[in-house]
Amino acid sequence: MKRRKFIKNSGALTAGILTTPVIASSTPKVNNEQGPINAAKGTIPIAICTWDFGNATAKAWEVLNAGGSSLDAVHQGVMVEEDNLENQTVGTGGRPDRDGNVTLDACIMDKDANCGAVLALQNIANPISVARKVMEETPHVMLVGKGAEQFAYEQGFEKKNLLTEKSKKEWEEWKKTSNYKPIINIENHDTIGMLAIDKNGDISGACTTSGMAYKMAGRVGDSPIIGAGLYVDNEIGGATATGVGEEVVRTVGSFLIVELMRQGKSPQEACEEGVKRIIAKNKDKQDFQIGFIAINKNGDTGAYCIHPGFTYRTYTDEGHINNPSASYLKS
Ligand code: SD4
Repeated sequence: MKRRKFIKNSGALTAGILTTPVIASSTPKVNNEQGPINAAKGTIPIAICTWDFGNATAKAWEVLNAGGSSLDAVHQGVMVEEDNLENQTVGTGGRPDRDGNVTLDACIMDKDANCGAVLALQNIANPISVARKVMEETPHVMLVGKGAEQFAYEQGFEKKNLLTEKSKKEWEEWKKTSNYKPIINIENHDTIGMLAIDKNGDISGACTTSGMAYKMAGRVGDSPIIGAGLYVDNEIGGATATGVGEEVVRTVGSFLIVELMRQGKSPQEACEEGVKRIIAKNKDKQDFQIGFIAINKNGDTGAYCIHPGFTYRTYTDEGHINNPSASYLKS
């Protein structure tokens, strides 16, 4: 298949099951109410994430509430989903590429614009922890493939088989047809991107995914790319993305949203503009989903997506809420 054609089709990659984690009963102040669309006013500290990953925001909140840093909060928060075997789009249990290999992408960024990323990492359960090590222990920002894996072993990470029986079975089924059909919102778009502000007012972000199910070997999307899947500027705010990574990369979506906030837009307005830039580049084709979330220095939040159905979690002193995101298309 020609590259352009594959990328076009990859917007229509076939289905998975969107996992909706249950909130742990021991979590303080959990609120399963639906918030209003575009819950905008925030407080500090705050943790937010893409989709309904309430266990992840609960973990991040625990760190923030105890006075921990936003960096530790996002790191520990997204790890919850990396370790969640039921989540087939992040970490262990993630769906493999076409050849049956689970390859993971992750990045992390702190208040001083330090960042680290791993791309197409295999056999390591927590790519976000390796990304943090890249940030803290090397002079580099990104490590890819075998080099990233080697680095992880040197840092003491253990080799692990990431392909669960469930994901393996589904992949074997998929191979019978290798058929790509879009199913909006359950087409593998439950990457976790998380943003947090700690009690000091400092912002950090993290993003982690197994990427598109049944992707070409070596394919990397937006999630580990600083500026595309995640961007943080401690003076302004942060943004992160979920959905068809190729489209987010084309507009450097998360960086764009932070820059729009720098120009005075609210997180909500900035997310809307981010989605509209993607729409403008896809006038004839809107059969894919993108969701952005953003936060500014005050803890105000925003979210926007192409198709209805995207939600995001917010955790503040005022509660723990799954917020439906407004969408460009209405149905
Ligand atoms: C990617 N943005 O690799 C990711 C896809 C996604 O859950 O959101 N997966 O393009």
